[in-house]
Amino acid sequence: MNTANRTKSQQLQARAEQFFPGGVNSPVRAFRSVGGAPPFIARAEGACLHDADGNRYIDYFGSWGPMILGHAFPPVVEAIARAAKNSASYGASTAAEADLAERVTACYPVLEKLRFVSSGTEATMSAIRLARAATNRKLIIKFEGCYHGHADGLLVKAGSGIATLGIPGSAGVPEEIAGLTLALPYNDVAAVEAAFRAHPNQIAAIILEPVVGNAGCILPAEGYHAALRKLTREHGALLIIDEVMTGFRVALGGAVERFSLDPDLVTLGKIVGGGLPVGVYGGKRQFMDLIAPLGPVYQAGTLSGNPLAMAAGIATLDYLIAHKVEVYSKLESLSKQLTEGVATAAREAGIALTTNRCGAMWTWFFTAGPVSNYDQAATSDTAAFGRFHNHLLNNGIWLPPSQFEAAFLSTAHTEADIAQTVSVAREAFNN
Ligand code: KE4
Repeated sequence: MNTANRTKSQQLQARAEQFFPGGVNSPVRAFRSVGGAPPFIARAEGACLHDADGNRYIDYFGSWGPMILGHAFPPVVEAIARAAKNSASYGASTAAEADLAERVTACYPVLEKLRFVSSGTEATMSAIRLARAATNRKLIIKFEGCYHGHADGLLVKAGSGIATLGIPGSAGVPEEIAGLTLALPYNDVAAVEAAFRAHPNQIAAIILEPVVGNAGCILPAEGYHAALRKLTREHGALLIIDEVMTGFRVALGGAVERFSLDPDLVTLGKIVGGGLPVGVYGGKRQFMDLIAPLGPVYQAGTLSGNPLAMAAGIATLDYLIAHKVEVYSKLESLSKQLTEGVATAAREAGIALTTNRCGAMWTWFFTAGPVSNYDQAATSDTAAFGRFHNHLLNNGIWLPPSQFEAAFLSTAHTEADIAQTVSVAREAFNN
């Protein structure tokens, strides 16, 4: 299925560039690292996207994670429509907020209390502020290649679009703020021990992608999580597990369930809103009760707990909870089938490819590997990835447009989608 004719999308891109920097409202969408003009989406359903030129694509980025049940999942669409009839927003409390909180805490019992916000960035920014208040300390440890949204202090050696664009951080972040963030190599316990030794009683928290998605997918080394938990306890720092991407993705209870983690705070986003804007931060009551109006840590949001977003999140989590075994076994088997099929095709074609996968999130790195930190991910041949991405896109398969992003699939994907994708990937490797 040749999808190379994208004339209408090119016209829409030219129009968009009159309004938006790069013609986009988020940098990774601009296809800067893979080249070419991005298709413009007209509609989507199930596992498929349809662009303005009528081309159909199998979707492997799923709005960067949220669409775990596929596009236009009927219970979610109906829930949003029902809620919209009663107005889109009130700026006052509704039962739906606690209704969604009940679902979230059923999946995340570690959340003794939580707060809804409107994005993952708001969630991580608020969790960092809370950790600094709870410890009366200023420094934060994050890891190279990890991305936690675009709050100033978290753009230091970040992943996702920062890595994709090959920039060390962001202009406009004063060194007084960037200097409060220690960016260390992922999977390197000794580096964290050294940081605590060098900055005694100054580190408020570690914020961690428990499975990295924003450098491409990188798995935690055996014992890594436990080592960070032990060090944070020993040094009086909080452990913030950022599950904006992994939450409800690598298991119903995310990495906390999959790896039996014991965080002080957790951040969530993406899937929890079913495609609408929802972020969550929460954790131990002793910390969350520091949040206004109970305590001195201020955080607020006009659209926090928005009724349409709550409705979409409730419908999504209701389905995931009711069909947990079926959903996660299907996601695991389809992802395994796909990644192994493509890896075999690469091996047979003599292409150096490293596959990192955790459940239904993965990355094919164009390097011999292994890839267990950002420096190793950065050895990937991004030009080869760009050619691979373009070949697949021109044949109806849409991967995330960056070597430094994770791919995802949904419960709407089928064995036929997987077979087609492996076949097109084999063509690409043998071109
Ligand atoms: P948002 O502010 O984009 O909702 O969430 C920020 C965030 C926080 N933490 C993690 C682990 C994340 O992956 C993200 C956002 N992920 C990127 C994709 N890698 C969002 C896509 C984009 O920036 O356009």
